[in-house]
Amino acid sequence: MSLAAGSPASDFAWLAEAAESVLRENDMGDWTRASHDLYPHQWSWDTGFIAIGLAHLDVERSARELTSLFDHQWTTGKVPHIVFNPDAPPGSYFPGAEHWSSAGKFPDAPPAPPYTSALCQPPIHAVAARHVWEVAVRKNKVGIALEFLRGMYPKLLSWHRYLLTYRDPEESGLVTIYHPWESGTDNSPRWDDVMQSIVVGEMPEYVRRDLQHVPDSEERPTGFEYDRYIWLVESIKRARCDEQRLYDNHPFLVKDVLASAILIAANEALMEISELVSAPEAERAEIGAWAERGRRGLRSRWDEDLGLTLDLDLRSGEALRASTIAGFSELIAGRVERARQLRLVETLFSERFAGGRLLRWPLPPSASPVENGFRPRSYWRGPTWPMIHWLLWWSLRRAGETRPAAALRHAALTQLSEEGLAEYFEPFTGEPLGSLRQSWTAAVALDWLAANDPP
Ligand code: 9WN
Repeated sequence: MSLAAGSPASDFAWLAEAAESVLRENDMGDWTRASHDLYPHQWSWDTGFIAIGLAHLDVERSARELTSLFDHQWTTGKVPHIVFNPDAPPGSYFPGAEHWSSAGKFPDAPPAPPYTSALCQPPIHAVAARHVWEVAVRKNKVGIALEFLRGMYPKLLSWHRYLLTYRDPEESGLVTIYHPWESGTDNSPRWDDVMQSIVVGEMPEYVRRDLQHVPDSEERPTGFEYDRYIWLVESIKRARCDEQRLYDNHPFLVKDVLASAILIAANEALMEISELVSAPEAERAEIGAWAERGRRGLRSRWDEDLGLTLDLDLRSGEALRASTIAGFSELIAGRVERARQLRLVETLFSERFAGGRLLRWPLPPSASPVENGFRPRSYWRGPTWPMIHWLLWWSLRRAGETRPAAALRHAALTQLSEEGLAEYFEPFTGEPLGSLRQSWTAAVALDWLAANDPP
């Protein structure tokens, strides 16, 4: 593992070892659990970030990280948000396999066991697959990587097609989600207005498991939020996951700008993959059109007052006005118009986000401290998340913003080297929170350590 130029090796040297040890501890053979205690299963977007880091350790293993997830793709093309580990201790995670499987067989689900959830998460996978390829090329493993891409390409294509059809019947370019868990930013203030409007009906009693692993309930979503999470799962189960029925009746129907932005970046990656595997011209044209449609959709969600891109509640027709990291979606999608890019970079490093004077490190909190729903210890309501920093760093670099990117990476590595490889961190004190040995945090640390930013 080569350490980065511009980051004194002595500062971060131990981090590579610590990150490898987290990934080793969570390695389940062909896949990696998100963490050993709180999350003993395979999560969809975690898998993408994990593959990005693992590529530096072992290209073949990192390729298997992605292929193992796609082995559980639904017939519609959907990639499930969780593949449940049949060997996890019973009752270690809620809602687990038994909860989802109690709906009986979903018509589009793959053969079980293992069971999967019926939700999905942001589609970072094509970005990860291209990254595996790039690292493989540097390591002279072109043959293996090409074989991997040939296997992955049709699966990625059908995953993206699922999102652009079932999840975008309006052809808006924006992805509809049915549950905050599908956003991956579960209790973000992004969803507060919609969650407030949801009336919970009759449902079986349930026992939360997360609070057994994280006893400080302030760090996790509230009971109010959890009731609604489980009620939404109930509604999806009752609809047997029939997307038309969900569109007609489900109470959480939202256009998610972050998932949409990641899909645009993933379509750009898929375009490159399609060329590498010599895919038919018609498919390449389709992918290009998806990316364009996505960019148009995202541009339409810009809010000039906040200087951020906003989600849309399809039920009320209202924009969800929250200042969170999802507001930087156009930066993540890439190829943003110059003036917009400058404005976004300025906002990102302003007092509202990474430039806050009281922050322990200049890293953007998940929600802005000026936001009403901001809570510094509560999950997606304010703590800093390393994989989000990775996403922003990667986006800044791709946009040619090399100095801000290097500054972000340096602050992120400093945070991890001082406080460890936790799931998330209190932004003012830097206290590590949630799971303390989180796989995707370890993985992005490895990728940062292998990167070459200017000093
Ligand atoms: C629900 C695994 C996942 C991440 C999500 C994060 C958290 C699950 C939970 O953990 O969500 O999917 O139980 O809280 O919000 O982004 O993929 O790391």
